[in-house]
Amino acid sequence: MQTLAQHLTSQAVNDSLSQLILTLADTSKAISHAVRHGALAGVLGATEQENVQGETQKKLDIITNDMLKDALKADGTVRGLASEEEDHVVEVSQNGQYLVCFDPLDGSSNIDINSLVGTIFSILPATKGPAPAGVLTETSFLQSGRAQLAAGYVLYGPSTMLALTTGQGVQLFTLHPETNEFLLTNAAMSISPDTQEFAINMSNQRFWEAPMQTYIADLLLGKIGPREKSFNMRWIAAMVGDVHRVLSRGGIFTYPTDNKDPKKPYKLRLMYEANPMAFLVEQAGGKASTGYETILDIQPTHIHQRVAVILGSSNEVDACLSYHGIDYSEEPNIE
Ligand code: AFP
Repeated sequence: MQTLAQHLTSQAVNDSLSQLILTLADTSKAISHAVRHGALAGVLGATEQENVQGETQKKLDIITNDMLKDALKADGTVRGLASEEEDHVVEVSQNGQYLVCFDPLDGSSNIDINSLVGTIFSILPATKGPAPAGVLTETSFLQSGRAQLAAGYVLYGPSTMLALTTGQGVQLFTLHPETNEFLLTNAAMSISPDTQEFAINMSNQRFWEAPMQTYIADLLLGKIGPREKSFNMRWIAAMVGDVHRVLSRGGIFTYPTDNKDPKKPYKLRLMYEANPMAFLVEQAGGKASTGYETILDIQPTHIHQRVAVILGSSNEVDACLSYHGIDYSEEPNIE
């Protein structure tokens, strides 16, 4: 089996980007170690602090954020970083070529129940942002998801897995527990176009927009409804786990617009959740949309921006979008 380093060489990924991906992968090994030790290492539970989004930070949110920050500062290829747990972008090195956006521990509310969590990352070029050369500001990061050079996630589950794209498909690596090496275990992840599985937090049903209400109601009608087939539901409450399932066996995952809190109509963050996942999903043959716009085409306006997300099996995402008034007349095989 190929190691991650061998795989990056085989894909002709340039040396500095390979180095950065290996740094992220190595740090995730250390995070995996910390997560696995859980209560034994005293890392469970919340802190008294809140992040910029008003969410109480878990101890592991802060520990993993610091681990990634330290590793990226030592790497030498990174110009700046943005994290869910940092109020502002962080300048790293004047000579760095890359910007890294990350959620150090997605699904951290799962930590205390020993359920799935993961790290999500997105790598952008440092030179293409709209900010003037030589200056690193938030504006430098405001590039659409199409500009991503690489993206991935590490899932800390029964085994630790890394899903990666550098724009050449999606590869899945499994961390060997004895050698501590990421080994290639799936060279081409592919999302089946059709599915009978959906993932949504049903407790928000009454807050969704009408198109999503109708779409989910039709899924729930199963064989007797307009979709004429039964659907199963799953919800891990960590995007990283739900997207991993979609990449592994198809499905549709959505965190749609809702009006529970009119000041916060969307939940998931564009730069370090939706964009990297949309890049992976598209590279695996799936689709990712807000309901009205393709996620990778969104021009970001701020670093902690949130968006609605509908992603997964292409025909099912299209079906969902048709409820949102998107015309698929050029793609006639969509029911
Ligand atoms: P945290 O990273 O703050 O735990 O949030 C996880 C998340 O943003 C995303 O990974 C899940 O899909 C979603 O929240 C779960 O949301 P609910 O709390 O509505 O189930």
